[in-house]
Amino acid sequence: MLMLFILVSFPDARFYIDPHTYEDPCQAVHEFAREIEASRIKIEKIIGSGEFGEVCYGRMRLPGKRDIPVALKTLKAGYTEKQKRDFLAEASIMAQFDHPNVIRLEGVVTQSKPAMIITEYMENGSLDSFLRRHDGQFTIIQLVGLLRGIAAGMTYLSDLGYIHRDLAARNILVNSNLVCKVSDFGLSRVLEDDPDAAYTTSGGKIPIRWTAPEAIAYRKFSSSSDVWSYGVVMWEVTSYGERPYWNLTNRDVIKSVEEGYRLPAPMGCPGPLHTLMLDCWQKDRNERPRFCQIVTVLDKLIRNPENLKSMDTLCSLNSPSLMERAIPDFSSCNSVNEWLDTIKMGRYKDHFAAGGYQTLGHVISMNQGDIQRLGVTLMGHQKKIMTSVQLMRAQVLNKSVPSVHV
Ligand code: ACK
Repeated sequence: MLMLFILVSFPDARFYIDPHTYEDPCQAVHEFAREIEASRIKIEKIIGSGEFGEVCYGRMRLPGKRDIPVALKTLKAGYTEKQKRDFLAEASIMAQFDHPNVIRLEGVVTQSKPAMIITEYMENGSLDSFLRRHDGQFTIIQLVGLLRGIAAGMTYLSDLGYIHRDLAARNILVNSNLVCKVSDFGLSRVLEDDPDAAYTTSGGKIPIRWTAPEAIAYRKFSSSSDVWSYGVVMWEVTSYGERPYWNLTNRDVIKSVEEGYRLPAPMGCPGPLHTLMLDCWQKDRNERPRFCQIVTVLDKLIRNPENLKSMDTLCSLNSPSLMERAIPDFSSCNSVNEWLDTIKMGRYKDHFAAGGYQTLGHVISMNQGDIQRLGVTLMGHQKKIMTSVQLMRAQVLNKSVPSVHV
């Protein structure tokens, strides 16, 4: 009856089908995914380990086609029936998706061992490690481009009624064109293997730092709780892969979020992006934006990059909060080298020494031009250093931080 109502009211609406409603997982997978003969695949190297076995890079050649690079997830020997069911469930889910920002399933191998899930190959691997490898190397517009892709993928998934539950930079893959794609699909399995997932008092396993309070407290997962996680992904991206809430324990994260504390803008993060994060972290889930609205906001920022120059939310430094105190306290830095290490810019120690900046007293009077003249050429690094100089100056003078225009 409900389905009839939906079909009449929304004739174009599509919903994904939960493969766990099938008794036989192999039947479900073949409803959606094509079977590939193992002889069509050449495994070339192991690139990591997944929940059920190794993840490999390989090439796949289909009849009459050129071979293409693929990623292969394997199901290790000795699996239980439940493991096989969960392994194939991910393929059944992925096979129903078709969007440029969602990882594409090429097919499955189930008729020979090991069973494999074959997906498109993403040259730059997962987003968290990719960002850490390229700390400070992108323009803000490039970072917003990454975020825009993730939001577009999530709009598509939420429109299909799919709730991800483990949206985090580690579960986003990046290809050679810097296109981000949402990956890691499954249902209950999602959280079993995630090293960031912890057991809650109600017995569920949840990646606390990425999860909305109502999902932690009473497992109310929804597209709105995915939006909360998306806000955390925005923070991961703009901090180049920093760990959300740094070294706070899970218990302290839950407590501080409940008390209303929120992650501060990462160094160099434009105000409008932090404002959008704070919107995603509204306590009332109905107050959070929807993914399609996030795409619209990001598109506007991409079209009018002038708006990305404002750093306004950094001014909230005047109202102390637990999270803001977690911003490095530069008063504990005794030397220029220590300060550079604190902001992960230690690679410029020699530049500062050669430029004659021997004390932090010298450093806090620096401007953008001074930093450029030292030979810091990457825009992201200039911005990171400049923002930190301004924060330091504000901490010394105990006043608010002015805007940075890079
Ligand atoms: O950060 P990475 O290189 O990206 O290490 C992990 C590893 O496998 C275990 O998950 C990588 N990986 C997973 N799926 C893909 C894919 N489709 N293309 C490229 N790398 C992948 C992931």
